[in-house]
Amino acid sequence: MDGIAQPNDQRAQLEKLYGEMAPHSLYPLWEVLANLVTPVPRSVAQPHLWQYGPARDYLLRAGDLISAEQAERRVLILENPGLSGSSAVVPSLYAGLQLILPGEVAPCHRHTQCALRFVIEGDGAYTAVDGERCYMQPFDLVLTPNWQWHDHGNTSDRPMIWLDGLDIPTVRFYDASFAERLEHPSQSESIPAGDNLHRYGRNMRPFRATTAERRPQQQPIFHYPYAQWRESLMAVAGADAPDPHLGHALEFINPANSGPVMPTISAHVRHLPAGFETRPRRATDGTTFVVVAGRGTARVEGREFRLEERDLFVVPSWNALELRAETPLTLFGYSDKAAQEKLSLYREERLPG
Ligand code: GTQ
Repeated sequence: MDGIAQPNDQRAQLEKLYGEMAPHSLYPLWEVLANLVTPVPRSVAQPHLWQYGPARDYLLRAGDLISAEQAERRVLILENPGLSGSSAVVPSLYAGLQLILPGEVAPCHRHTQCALRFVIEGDGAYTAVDGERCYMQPFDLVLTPNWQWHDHGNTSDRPMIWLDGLDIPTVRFYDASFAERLEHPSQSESIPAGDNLHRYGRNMRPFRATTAERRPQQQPIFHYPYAQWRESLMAVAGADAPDPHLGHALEFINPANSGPVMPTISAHVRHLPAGFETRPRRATDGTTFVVVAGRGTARVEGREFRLEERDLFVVPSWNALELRAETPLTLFGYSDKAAQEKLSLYREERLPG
């Protein structure tokens, strides 16, 4: 070629080149670079609110039509409207509402995806993790770390509904999904219920090199009861002035390493006193929230969502969130901050009010 073609000519010749290259799976970076390496995150995920009442009605209707055992997991996926077809709530994470009716069992399996459960309604169903049952109360956080056997059962006389938060899209991204089922629907109960908290949850652990170790060293506890986190959060709220951008906030940690609860997922709770309004804050982790208590509003990049108890909402990466509490407002949230920090990607910014 002798020199760069003139503008009119150039377009036509480039298009011809693209047409010839495409069948060979070769494409020009310069046509897409600005969309690949953006100066700031431009999530295609959208902020969105799911009111609990209508979601619950659909879930109970599904309960009339298909059993937990038949479905394996009877769950309504909370799919982000900007991520249609992906089963994702933000690009890296999944959210769903799971229903277990009295007497049902969601059969035992394990997979490379990490899962958390945040109980929304019902009392006394259990998740069993590697031989130990955990009886769940509203607003308890329960973990099912990567590759641990788990089944769910409801021995109470009322429906039980919880939020499932998993890293399904992250595992899909890495093409690293493995899963297997146990032959029996329920695993045998080899460890007494609540054992993980007694053994590892009180700033203690079995004296090492004894036979009293029950859990993997890197993931000793899997139950964070509401009664405990609420007491701590309220005590902190009584002692400090609220952070202007967050309110009062406590993160759940893995006591083995003081890091986030699981390698890919971080979880926290926050509390705003009645009348409190946060200043805007944005972060690179898209966060899915549950309203545990109270009423208020969430403003996300100027869009306002009314919050009522048990509603769920999602705030995508780099969307500024402002919260206003009409009554004392308590939220649970989980995000991919855990993974982003490991990859040196996580950033947050506090914006002036
Ligand atoms: O409880 O193991 O919502 O494997 C999606 C996939 C729940 C579970 C979900 C799962 C589970």
